Amino acid sequence: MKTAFITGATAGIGAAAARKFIAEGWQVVGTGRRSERLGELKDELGDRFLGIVSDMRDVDDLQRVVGELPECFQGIDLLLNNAGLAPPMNDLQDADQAPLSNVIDTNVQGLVALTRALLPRLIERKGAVINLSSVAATYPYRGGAIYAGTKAFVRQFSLGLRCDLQGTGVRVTSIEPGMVETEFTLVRTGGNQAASDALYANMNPMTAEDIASTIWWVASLPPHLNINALELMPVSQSWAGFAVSRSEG
Ligand code: 8X3
Repeated sequence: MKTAFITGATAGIGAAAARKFIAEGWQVVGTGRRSERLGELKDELGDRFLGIVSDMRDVDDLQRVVGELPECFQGIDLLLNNAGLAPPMNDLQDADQAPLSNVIDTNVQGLVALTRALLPRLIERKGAVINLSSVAATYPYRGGAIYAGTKAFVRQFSLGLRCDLQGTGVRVTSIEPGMVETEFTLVRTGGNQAASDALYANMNPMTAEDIASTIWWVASLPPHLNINALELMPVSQSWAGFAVSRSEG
């Protein structure tokens, strides 16, 4: 049986991907910080789901998690680096450092550490790494410098990792979604449900299930075929124009 290792499995795209892979006959190791959510997923998905409480910011703990996987979950065919978040949308000159470090530690440091820890197992199985980047990796917007920077890292890391893994048979993909209605905006706004609802109002955003299906499609392609990067948006989202300041004298 194939095994997917999914970070941030407690909600949104991670939980939808866990459901999708289980439905397709895989088993799933799902990590997250909220033990009660992992317990609920276990109740829902059964014995083919193993929930492990883990914080992506703790790179030593990630090593422990990988080292202590139970026997039947040790072979890993797919790593889905889904865990990630965005800090509040402040201009950098107005931002506190702590939330920024939190995001960089999760989206970059944790992702690298976990990937490095799992690569020997992925190479053994000629597996795949699917990293969740964002359209923000390519298209900047105000207040998103740190988030966009981390997601640009994820995209370029994915492409570079392909080079390192040349000859191993391991595939690497950067998935780059635009607006997906999950807890993403709730987290970004510090729990402001009204702000989250307003952002996604009347515009038909993508769903976690849309992205999970895309991830499944990438994962189930023939093994000689690598999707390098895949960018998605809801039809109702496109690009803004350039911003021009007319107040600088
Ligand atoms: C977030 C993408 O378009 O909601 O990764 O800012 S967007």
